[in-house]
Amino acid sequence: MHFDVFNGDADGLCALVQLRLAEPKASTLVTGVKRDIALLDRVPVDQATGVTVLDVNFGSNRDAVLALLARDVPLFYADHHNPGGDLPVHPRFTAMIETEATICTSLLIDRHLGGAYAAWATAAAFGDNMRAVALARCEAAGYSAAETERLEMLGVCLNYNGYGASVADLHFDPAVLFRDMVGYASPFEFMVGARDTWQQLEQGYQADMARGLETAPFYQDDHVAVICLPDAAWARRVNGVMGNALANRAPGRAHAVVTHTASGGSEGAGNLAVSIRAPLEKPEGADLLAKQFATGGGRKGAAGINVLPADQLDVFVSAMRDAWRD
Ligand SMILES: [Mn+2]
Repeated sequence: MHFDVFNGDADGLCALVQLRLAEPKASTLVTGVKRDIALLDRVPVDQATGVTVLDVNFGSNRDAVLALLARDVPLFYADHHNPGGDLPVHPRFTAMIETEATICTSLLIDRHLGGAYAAWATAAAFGDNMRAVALARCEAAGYSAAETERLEMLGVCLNYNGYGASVADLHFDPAVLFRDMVGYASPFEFMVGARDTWQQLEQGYQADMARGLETAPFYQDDHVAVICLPDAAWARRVNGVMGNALANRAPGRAHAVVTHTASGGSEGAGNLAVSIRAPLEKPEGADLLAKQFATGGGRKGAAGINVLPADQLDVFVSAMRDAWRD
């Protein structure tokens, strides 16, 4: 049995759609929410006759790769995250791993297939937040403004669908979505032919986003805003994409979106996860703020704290005020 292993976001989905349009193959799908990246562990080594892995970090799957190669299982691996070390050299191992900021997995597959299903790759580039690259591809393809806008909305919504604590939070299990998508040679045909699916996804995105953006800030001044979302499925879905929308509305302000994580035991107020965005106009400092907390980390423009005890929220807010006081 062949196994298709892919990240449950826009990039992972559109990468596999292109591959299976080019080379249809009965396979077992292995996927999950966007943050589930150690997916290769779920492939039973003794049953796999071949494995395709798309858009999940190699470092998180290294041991599983080696176990499969030790049994001579052919493995095709495409990804754009830092592999964190050398790749194995093995006659059965084919890897396409590139980490430039202008490439995503679907674009690697697009190149691999000679642009056979280019519009799917462009939708993925929008979804993976590579807007400039995606817009340039739309222009080169001669899409109208309306077509470009629809492709962007599709990419954004497919990306949004990947966010949640578990697949139960999502509008669509990515495996179900894949089976719908792969029936169409282009995303434009998908949005018409699978109209019910597409409308449900787009309306879900709009509704969650509206709820998120109308949530009153927990704290706000001229420099920073902290939004606390409730412990609900809609909040876990929109959490991943809300930071961008907030930043676009107030580009001079730093933002933090605070959500509840899986309950931290029976006592206490539980744990929070914090997503931090530096001001768009001066995208730095997010990493320094996050690193003040034990489980914090990230990049200058965007960082996060994985686990913040709820009783430390006030400490966080005051650290954030200090970080962007002027
Ligand atoms: Mn990706």
